[in-house]
Amino acid sequence: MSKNENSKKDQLEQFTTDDRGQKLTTNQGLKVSEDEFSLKAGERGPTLLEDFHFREKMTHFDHERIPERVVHARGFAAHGEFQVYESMKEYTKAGFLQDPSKKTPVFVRFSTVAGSRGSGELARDARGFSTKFYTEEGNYDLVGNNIPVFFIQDAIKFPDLVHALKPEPHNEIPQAASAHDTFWDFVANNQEAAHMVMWAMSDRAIPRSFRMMEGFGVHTFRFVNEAGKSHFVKFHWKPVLGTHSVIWDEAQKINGKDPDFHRLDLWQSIENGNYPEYELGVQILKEEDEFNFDFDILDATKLWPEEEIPVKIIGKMTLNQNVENYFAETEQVAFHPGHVVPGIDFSNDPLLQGRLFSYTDTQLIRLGGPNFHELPINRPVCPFFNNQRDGYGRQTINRGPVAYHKNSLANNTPEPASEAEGGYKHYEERVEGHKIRARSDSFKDHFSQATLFWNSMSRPEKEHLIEAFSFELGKVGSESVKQQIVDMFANVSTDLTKGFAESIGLEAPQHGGSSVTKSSPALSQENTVKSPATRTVAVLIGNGFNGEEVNTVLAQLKKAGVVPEVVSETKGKIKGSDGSELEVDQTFLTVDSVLYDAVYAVGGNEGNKSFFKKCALFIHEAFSHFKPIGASEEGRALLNLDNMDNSPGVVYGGAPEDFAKRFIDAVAEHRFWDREVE
Ligand code: HDD
Repeated sequence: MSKNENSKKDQLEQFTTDDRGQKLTTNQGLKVSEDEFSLKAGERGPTLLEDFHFREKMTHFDHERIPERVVHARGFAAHGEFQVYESMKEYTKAGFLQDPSKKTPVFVRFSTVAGSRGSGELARDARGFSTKFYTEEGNYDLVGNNIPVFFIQDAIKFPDLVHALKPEPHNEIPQAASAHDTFWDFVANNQEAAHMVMWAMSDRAIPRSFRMMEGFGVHTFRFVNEAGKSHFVKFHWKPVLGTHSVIWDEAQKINGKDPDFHRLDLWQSIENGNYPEYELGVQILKEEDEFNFDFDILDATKLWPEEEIPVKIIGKMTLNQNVENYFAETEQVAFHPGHVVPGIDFSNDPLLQGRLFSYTDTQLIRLGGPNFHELPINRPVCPFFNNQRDGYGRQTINRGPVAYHKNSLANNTPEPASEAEGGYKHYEERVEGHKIRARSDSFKDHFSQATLFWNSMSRPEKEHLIEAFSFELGKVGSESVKQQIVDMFANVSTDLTKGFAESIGLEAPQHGGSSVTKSSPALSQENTVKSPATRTVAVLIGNGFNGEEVNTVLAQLKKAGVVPEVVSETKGKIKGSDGSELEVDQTFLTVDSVLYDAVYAVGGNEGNKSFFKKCALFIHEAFSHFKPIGASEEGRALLNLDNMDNSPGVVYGGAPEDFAKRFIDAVAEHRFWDREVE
């Protein structure tokens, strides 16, 4: 049996090295006797060219950086495994979707889109959600986003979109933000973006955690079964913890307080054994139903409403191991929507078709040549044989003189496999047409689903959308662009445009509006799973706290999977009135209210005004971000500000067990939007 019961981890181990405890050597294996002083002509003399150790060390350092990804540069990844719940044989012959007892190794990379590698993670942006399944039939990559639709319909516009979204070229401002003229100018002049812009302005674009966001394959793909029958399919990842977001004010502050907030959250959850889980869902459509919808299923700016085409949950992915080395794994992993396995095929979506070109192309410059598939993280777990040879950094030593097909010297091997032997056969879809540069009329409705999205939002979600448009357009300088956007989004909803037009100094349009009344409850985060598991609670506490009460509450919180962190004025231990002690995890200097899901105000440090003030500020901020707040008997004094104690989601009183139960329920609720916040 393999050491890790995971063939990918076994494979990676062969390439893993541990330098600890070893003698320092050059890359040629020569032991080095001195690593602090270069070789000089005399103690105060110049360094000698002969110093091979200096030259090697410096040259390697000088070449350490590779180009960041042209989009999705900032990302974070983890290993895990995937298991299907039941055989999907009826729809697909994909080997990894057949046997529920089989675990397929996966590597998943989450990312923001617009920012550079060092940018803050709480940008308003789509999040990439890429999964590499290391199957026995080769690597299958599902390269998706946390938004089910895209800005454009045809890949030829991708460079334009990205040029408009990225920092403006003359001054490279702003970083990791769509709130600037060129992005909104692009939107106004490429109105197919309307639907995705609605998502990008919604709470979806500021997730609470990578562990709490959905993933979507976006395009329509095909499942093909053993008999060669094809169904159209859309892929979904559903986080077991539900889909949750922060609010914009927090997002901006988190970017300052902890720009690594999302990666740290993922890293720590995995280190603590709170393994992120996502269920894989598929929407399956018969070929004959292709034209039965009021949208074109090949149009990537459209989703399939879950109420019309239900999401069938077919398996679960668990992320259970952090990387050993960020560069070797996360930075060098190369995804490609064209990495498919038998049983999964493409549709004619013109956005997907263009992606099939771009991903290999970009790796050639990013990873420096055509052998990136040999990098440990990119290697399939099954063997691979072909007649490709040479190139920068080639590692494989292909034996023998034959590197061509067909041949007689090697018995015509490596030879193509028949379908029965696992050879990939493209689905034989019948196509015909004139060569034209045009777009089908069925792609021309840009607003109905944008309105569907708007209609599906809860009151707070609508308010957040209005605030996001107000913020973003508030940062736009061009009056003309702003006016074009107001006019454009009046086609989606005049309630929306009325909501933000005034704040950007424009008149709400009198015309417009939409006749779409349909909504899709699945689109609202109000209807998501609510769980206290892994939620973080700041326990604000000082010496002299009521030990019995606090220890009971903390034990209950931990039992429910909540992660409390003790926050006090100084590190070290604090003592309760009953002599019990608590280790302080963080101080008011090292953390901030915005970094937690909830606050448990305990108090203590009687008479210490500075402590009281810091607690009050911390709590007030959590309150204004609609977060659950619990208070001990003593901590109640901290709630007097702003009449907080009469507000929803503020919990206190009762026996400690009873209080803990109510507080845990509040933590699960995530936010209390019905709060009056001044
Ligand atoms: Fe893309 C990276 C997702 C459209 C061209 N894309 C990239 C990544 C994700 C997506 C998650 C990061 C992969 C990683 O973690 O390494 N992209 C999408 C989705 C799209 C989409 C969901 C629409 C449905 N992309 C798209 C188009 C093109 C590209 C239309 C070009 C024709 N994408 C790229 C790229 C990147 C990339 C330039 C940059 C780094 C990379 O590929 O490996 O090739």
